[in-house]
Amino acid sequence: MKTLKLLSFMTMIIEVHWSFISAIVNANICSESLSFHSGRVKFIDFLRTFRLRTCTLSEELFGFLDVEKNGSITFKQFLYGSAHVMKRPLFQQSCELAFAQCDTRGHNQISEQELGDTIRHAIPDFDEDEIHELFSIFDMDGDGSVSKDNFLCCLRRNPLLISLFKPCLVHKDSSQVGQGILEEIV
Ligand SMILES: [Ca+2]
Repeated sequence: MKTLKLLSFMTMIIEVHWSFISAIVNANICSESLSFHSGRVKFIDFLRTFRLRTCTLSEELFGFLDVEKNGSITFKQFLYGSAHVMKRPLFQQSCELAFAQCDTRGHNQISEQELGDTIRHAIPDFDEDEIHELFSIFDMDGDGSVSKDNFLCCLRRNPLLISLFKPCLVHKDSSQVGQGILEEIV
């Protein structure tokens, strides 16, 4: 009996570790665009990678990763931060809710205008060029609109970007699905 309990416990531990490793591997995909040549990435490079600008949200996001608060992050911190966000129980629901909030016309596709309107809740002075740059990250097949597949795939590769949708999730979701995950991020 004791052996069975021990086996069951060990299986659980292995499963937890395996799911965490899987999350890291998935989050790893976007790390190729972050330059970790020097072993650390500064805030300015982080902004460039995610097509963001200096604002409260991006500072909070970087601060979340920069655990020693020394103005730069390591590859490991980036991966663990991304994996941590993606492993949150409500991550998938938050992504789907964010898509629904962006898809204001109900076409099951998001236009650049719709993405821009939503993102400006988080970063009000984001200009057209910046919206275009960000849109190109989400439009993974480059056909000029963001399908639900594009959107969810992009957020699985770049889990930290879910924080861009925090305002629309918090304001419009009375079930607090979005807030539950996002308040841990930023
Ligand atoms: Ca597309």
